[in-house]
Amino acid sequence: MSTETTRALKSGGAANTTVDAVKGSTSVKRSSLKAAAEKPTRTGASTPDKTYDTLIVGAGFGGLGSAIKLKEAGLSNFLVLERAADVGGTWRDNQYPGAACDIPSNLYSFSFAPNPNWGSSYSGAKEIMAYIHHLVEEFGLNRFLKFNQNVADVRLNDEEGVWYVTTSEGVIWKGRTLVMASGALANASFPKIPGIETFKGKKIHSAQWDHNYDLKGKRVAVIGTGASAIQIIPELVKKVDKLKVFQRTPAWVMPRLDFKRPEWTKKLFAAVPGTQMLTREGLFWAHEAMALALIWDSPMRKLAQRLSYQMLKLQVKDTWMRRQLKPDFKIGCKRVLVSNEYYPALQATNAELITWPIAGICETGVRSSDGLIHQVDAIVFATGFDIPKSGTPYPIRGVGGRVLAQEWSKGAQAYKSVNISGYPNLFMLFGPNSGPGHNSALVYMEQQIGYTVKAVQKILGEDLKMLDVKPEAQADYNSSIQKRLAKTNWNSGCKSWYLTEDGFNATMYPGFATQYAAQMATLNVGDYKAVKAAVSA
Ligand code: N01
Repeated sequence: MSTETTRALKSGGAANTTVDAVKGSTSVKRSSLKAAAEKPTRTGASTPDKTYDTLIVGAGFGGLGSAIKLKEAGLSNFLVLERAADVGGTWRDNQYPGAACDIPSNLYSFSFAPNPNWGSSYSGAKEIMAYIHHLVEEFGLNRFLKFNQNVADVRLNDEEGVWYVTTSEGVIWKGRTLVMASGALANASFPKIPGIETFKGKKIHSAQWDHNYDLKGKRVAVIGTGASAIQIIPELVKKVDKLKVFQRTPAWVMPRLDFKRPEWTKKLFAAVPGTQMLTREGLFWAHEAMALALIWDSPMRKLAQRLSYQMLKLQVKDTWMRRQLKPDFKIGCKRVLVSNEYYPALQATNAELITWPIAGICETGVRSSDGLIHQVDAIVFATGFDIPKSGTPYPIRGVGGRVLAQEWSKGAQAYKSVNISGYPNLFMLFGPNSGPGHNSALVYMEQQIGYTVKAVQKILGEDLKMLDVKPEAQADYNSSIQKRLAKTNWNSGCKSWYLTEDGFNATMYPGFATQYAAQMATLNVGDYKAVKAAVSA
């Protein structure tokens, strides 16, 4: 055992309590999830006895999907560590008014767990959360979930070939393989605006909505006009007295074909599941075609841009306002927004679009650079997330104590987005260059999960101590990805959360979902170094 690992173990919490989390029945109901979560198991300074075959960090779609697929593969010695008191990840956190998915529900759900009863073509956060809770019940995941486990440190003991995962409470969990499913959009980010701390009114972040604070009749500022803001603004404008929207960069907006699903379609999907599969296929290919418009500069890109501008012209009659809302970058460069209600909401009598840059925040409101102070009771920060593009959300140490954040200081890299050389037996969901700009994130996620399960089966089946991707395989993969990215709209000059400050794109996958699926279909064993576990005497 390395000295660092020993030190980590010594820094553990209260002694002599059990680490064996996988107790209890498969039929625990959701109410008991929360109860269990309130009593985190603590382990002490001594090495815990149990080593899981797999530890999964995060109980959002990625963590739960991995658990389902491991279980289906006949593996049950695994545990899902979740920092909060409930499952759901980003959908648990993002409960702002109007929160919904901008990908149709029949595609934004697992292909292996279709829901015939989606209430509308695009579902809201509440319905998506209900689906996630249903997954837990349906696939008997309760006994694998461990709540209030805020992972703070992850390190490999390379003598043992075991990952040690330490929580902020000092609880230590051990796993032969590790699935990082903690999500890229997990940490809400308040912008660094001068004076933000001086504001005396209410500050609300879109990803940490305070439902106890009543915005009815209040003067409210919204900072940001991204995917979250354009869902929040149409809801707020209905209830607040005055809404001031601070836009830094206008986005391309597309219409949303949203409708309430007729009852007969639900019955049909339930009775003839093939019809739902066909619908999903249709949606998948329609979104695949969008890649031609959103990823690359093509005639389709120009067409999409024209369509978006037509919508702006139709919905916004005032030419000055239209000019303020017209983006000056290629469509697809930043995330395309989907809404029929956003532009009308901005033109409501109680709404105002402010395009002067924000100079600061003071006790009473937001100061714009034209010298005005916009006095408000509350500020909604729809300003996005802290994206660990070059760092990691917590320290991750691999072979010989190497530190991933240091290796990624100039931009994150992985092999096929899931494996990182020097960090054997570790699998990242939504790792570097796995993001889609045109299709459902869950389509990509299913591929990552399938790949991970194949590799975990190999490690356990062949009793490998380590399965580590070769550095040259990772380098080749990345040089090809970066070459392809250079030709995409994302790298065409706008600023977005996809890029680092230096313009390095460690976020998006430069291709069709079908290409991504093809690369994930095979575990190329030749690209990995496999180390057998020592045979015990
Ligand atoms: O965050 P964002 P988001 N002063 O980073 C502005 C997913 N999502 O929460 O464009 C002034 O996109 C910033 O301005 P600019 C989805 O993947 C999915 O909206 O940088 N403004 C921008 O307008 C999405 O991409 C759904 O110039 C400041 C906004 O804040 C991701 O989440 C729904 C500022 C931030 O936009 C993030 O979306 C919602 C400052 N200092 C979200 N700092 C689905 O439907 C930032 N801004 C699936």
